[in-house]
Amino acid sequence: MTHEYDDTNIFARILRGEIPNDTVAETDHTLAFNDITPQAPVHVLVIPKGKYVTYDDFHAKASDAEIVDFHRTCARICAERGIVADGYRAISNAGRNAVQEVPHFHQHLIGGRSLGRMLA
Ligand code: IU
Repeated sequence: MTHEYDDTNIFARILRGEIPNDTVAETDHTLAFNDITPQAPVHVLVIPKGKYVTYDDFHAKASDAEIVDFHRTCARICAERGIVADGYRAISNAGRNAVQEVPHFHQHLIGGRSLGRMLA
């Protein structure tokens, strides 16, 4: 898939402050907010502030500081939201086969209920 970044995507607009979001955490490099259509009691989206389209794009182009900050923020949210003990899912859809809806790299942190096997 193309890694050409589309500045009109909804998460770009959230980062520019054009659209409100339900912020969970914010650092210099990373923003986390509650998913607008939660799939579980905890469903947080974590995004880098930089312009990266997919998981692979982010890890290829971002600085070490951005990458470390992103992953530390994800782990901190899991701990703070109390989903570590019973388990959770951390996933990122990338591209057509994964039906990525928003072309700005994001990680879903999902927990608070039994999630079943991930079959597809
Ligand atoms: P996906 O991995 O790109 O398929 O997931 C996009 C997610 O973004 C999905 O869970 C939506 O509910 C969520 N979302 C959102 O939180 N706020 C929005 O304005 C839009 C989508 I559009």
